Amino acid sequence: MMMFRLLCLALAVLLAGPISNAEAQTKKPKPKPILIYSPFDALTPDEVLAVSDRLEKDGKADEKTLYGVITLLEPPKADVLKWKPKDKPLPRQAFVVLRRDGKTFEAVVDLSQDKIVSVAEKPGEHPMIMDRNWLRARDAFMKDPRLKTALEKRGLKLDDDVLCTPNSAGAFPGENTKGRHILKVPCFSLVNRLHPNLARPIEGLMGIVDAETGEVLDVWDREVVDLPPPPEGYGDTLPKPGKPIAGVGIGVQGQGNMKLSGNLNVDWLNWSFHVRADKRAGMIVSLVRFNDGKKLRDIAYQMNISEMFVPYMDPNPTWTYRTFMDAGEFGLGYLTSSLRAGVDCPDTAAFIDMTLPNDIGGTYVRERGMCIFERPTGDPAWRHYTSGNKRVNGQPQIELVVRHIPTLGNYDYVVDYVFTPQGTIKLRVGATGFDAIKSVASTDMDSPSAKDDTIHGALIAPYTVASNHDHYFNYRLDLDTDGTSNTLVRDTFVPTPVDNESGRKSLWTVKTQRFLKEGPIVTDHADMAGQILRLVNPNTKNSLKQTPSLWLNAHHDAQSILDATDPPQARAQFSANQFWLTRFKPNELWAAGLYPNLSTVDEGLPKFVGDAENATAEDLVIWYTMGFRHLTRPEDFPILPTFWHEMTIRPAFFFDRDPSMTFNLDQRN
Ligand SMILES: [Cu+2]
Repeated sequence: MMMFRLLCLALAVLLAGPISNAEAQTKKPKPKPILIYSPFDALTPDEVLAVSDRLEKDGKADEKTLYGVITLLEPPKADVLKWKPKDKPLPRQAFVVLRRDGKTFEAVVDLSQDKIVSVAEKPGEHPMIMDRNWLRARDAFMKDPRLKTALEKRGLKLDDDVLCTPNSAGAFPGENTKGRHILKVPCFSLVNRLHPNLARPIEGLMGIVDAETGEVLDVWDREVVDLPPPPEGYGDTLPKPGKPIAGVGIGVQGQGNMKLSGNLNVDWLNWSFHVRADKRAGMIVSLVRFNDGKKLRDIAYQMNISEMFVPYMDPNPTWTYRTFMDAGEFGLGYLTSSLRAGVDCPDTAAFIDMTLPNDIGGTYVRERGMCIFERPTGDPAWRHYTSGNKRVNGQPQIELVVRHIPTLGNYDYVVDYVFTPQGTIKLRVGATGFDAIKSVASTDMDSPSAKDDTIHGALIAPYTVASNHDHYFNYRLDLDTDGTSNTLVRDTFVPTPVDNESGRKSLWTVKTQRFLKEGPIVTDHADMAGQILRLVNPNTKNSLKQTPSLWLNAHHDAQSILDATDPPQARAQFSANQFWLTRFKPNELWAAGLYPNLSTVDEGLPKFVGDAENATAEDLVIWYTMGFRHLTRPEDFPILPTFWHEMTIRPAFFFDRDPSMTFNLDQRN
């Protein structure tokens, strides 16, 4: 039995599908001494093991229990803000979601006292999708005789031609799967058994499987579409590199000014922050502060991706469910891939192993899961040409990048937090990997079926349509502008007449309004003059006696335009607004709620703002959704060139002057 299990796990690694990170799981920790403690350090392997041991000893878990979550339960914010590095460590607690005998439980375990603080059943809630369930669903479907029949109808044999990879299922009315831990399973014809990929989808075929019992609830065997020929360069066979070009290198800058300590504190120029790996969020960046030369200024208590939503726009019933919420369903940390020096990050970057909890109460290590590096951008930090002496004065720009890359099935997302000497933080996501594709009969747009084949996507290669879709990344931004007493304001620009002898007739003036309550920030798209959102601290002043703020410089991102009653949209209502504003609450962490897997409504942001609490001079959290429409195109084939989106958090009236002037950024001087 054990051999069989190991074989299954080895196979899972070989046949990488939407879950590509199935691990040989063990509870045995590999302890690493943590020399410098921070209240935000992720649970150590010993701590994770202590949690599962305590739950088992007290009869709240057993060897069959699966753990969807074992994570740090952060100490109260007030305690963390008071804590200084010389102080003794704050009490350590863990938050746990476990699945036992078909029921979901939440538990809090106090690690400092080795005792369970609470355990509560959460009826009807499903934890995140775990390896063991994913493998059970895949194996059950691949053994089902109905699959064999459906494949034979398409001229395929299960044994050597086919890979089935379960997806999160979503929740739709009339599915009669209540209480079931279901996954929906599409299949692919393997291009090359040693290099499996998703290049040849088998259309019209899908399994619906209870991933806990292994029961195949239904097999959909609908339209038969001929498979496309194996596409050159799509998948792990990779396109052949083109002609060499001369003299371009990346990453010659070295680690330069960055200092890493503990698990993991980062200091770079005037910045200091903490970063930790998280199964669900990927990376969590905390305690972001900037030294202005006189004192350490609070900028963000915490920043992380809180949820994703990727709805496809294809009405075929084997496609409509593809409305993925990968952070809450699988986990961006769980699906983080190891980084390759010289491609993913400069050779000289610091590569950090990520320790993450597994499904069985232990941990595993994602080697080189995160990288941190300093780089010259090739742009001027500032410059000015003086005609008098014909000289360009200026400084080159440099920045610090903190990066990880979750691989969510066909997509890879390069997730960056970028810090600049000017006090700016950029949140960036670069989407790459493969478009999700359908097999079609059309070879080009003159084919008789081309018009019908391309209503919901583009022909990106012969026989291959990539369905249109959206990508949404919701960030939970617990920003603290110089402390926790903050108000969100909106600057709008009002055309104003000029009534004097100058001859000028109009200009604009600024009107600043406060947001008084929690809620979605509704953008007026008719306001062509634009608007600026700033998080102000009304109680402090810079030396010019201005109230400091952080300017949320978002671009014209997409927001979801799906019908609010469409089942996937009802689960991901956060995506209907670019910004939401809430008061800080320690248990309000995820934009679509704690349990988005198989959920029917968004238990996150809409619920958090339901009581519309006062939001002036309070501890506030900004929720920002970076969204983009992906209108697919042949240039996405064979591999999507990294498609970047970003937003910027800029200080405004925060410093007394440009804080980068403290440094000479020009290495040649
Ligand atoms: Cu896309």
